[in-house]
Amino acid sequence: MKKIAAFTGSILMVALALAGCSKKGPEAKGAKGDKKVITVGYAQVGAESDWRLANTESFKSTFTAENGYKLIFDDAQQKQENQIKAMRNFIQQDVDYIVVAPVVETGWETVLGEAKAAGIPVILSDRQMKVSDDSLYLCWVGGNFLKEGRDSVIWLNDYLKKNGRDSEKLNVLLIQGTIGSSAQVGRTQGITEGLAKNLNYNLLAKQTGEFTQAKGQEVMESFLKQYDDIDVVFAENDNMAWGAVDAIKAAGKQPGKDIIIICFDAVHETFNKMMAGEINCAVECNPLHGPRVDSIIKTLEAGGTVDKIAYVDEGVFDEANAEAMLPTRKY
Ligand code: GZL
Repeated sequence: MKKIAAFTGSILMVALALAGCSKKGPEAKGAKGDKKVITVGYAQVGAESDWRLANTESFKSTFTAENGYKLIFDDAQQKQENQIKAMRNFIQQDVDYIVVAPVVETGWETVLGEAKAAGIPVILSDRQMKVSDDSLYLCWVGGNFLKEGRDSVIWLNDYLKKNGRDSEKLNVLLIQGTIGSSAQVGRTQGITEGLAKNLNYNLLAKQTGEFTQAKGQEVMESFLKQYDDIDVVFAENDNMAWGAVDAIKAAGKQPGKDIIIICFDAVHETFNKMMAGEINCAVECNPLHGPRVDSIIKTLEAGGTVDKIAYVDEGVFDEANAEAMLPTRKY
């Protein structure tokens, strides 16, 4: 009789083990009574721009204990090696989810493989990764950078037509973001393809300002030394445009009037600069990804499925609508 009981017992144990093989079952780490605390490791790019600060705040104000989370946050100071180190640390801590805003598109396959082997889903937020096997990450949510670039040139074409300048030959400069980041890759492609369609545009040069205000000012200062006749500057984020505005003013020219300035992100301070006539156009890139990633995780925890790619809605703002839109802005 004993033998049969023991045999039955072992079948039961095997069955239980198989049924509870997912790390995410109720008995998994962090379970407190019936409310499981979800541990999320977030590998953030850095703190290089106002957009990034708003993006970080969106995560920190969403992934709270009250909302059922333990957030482990890491600021990589714009270095990929730091992000990879943070992801390895999260794997060591056996978090439930890894969220990463990849500073550049390539170089992630090994650490993604390690996360997959550990059974930890990776969610990409903001920027994208280029991988040979997209099952290495669960999903991505962010802005459509190619569309943002294209929309910026469409705005310029309309602006010039409205101001009777659409037959002028114009010299254009481009201050790029961090080279190899999907925000830079997409925006640069959208801008340069759009400019190439119109022979009136002469793209004199493009150079990275690393998405920071200081570097953006430096690049604009060097552009002003090299080129006497600059008509349009595209800056691939607000902070570099602010730096360009300061450089143009220091050179005795009027930003927004002598030189048309178009930027990306559209954070609060840029609306002030559009109302002051110093910046002409800001293409929105919404940083409020915290609630979106929260909803993705809660859907997954409830056994649901999520889209692989989820673009956020984004608009185009300019000096004509800045004042009216400012009160509606959340960042
Ligand atoms: C865009 C984001 C970019 C912002 C910059 O989603 O990756 O990085 O445009 C930020 O301000 O530095």
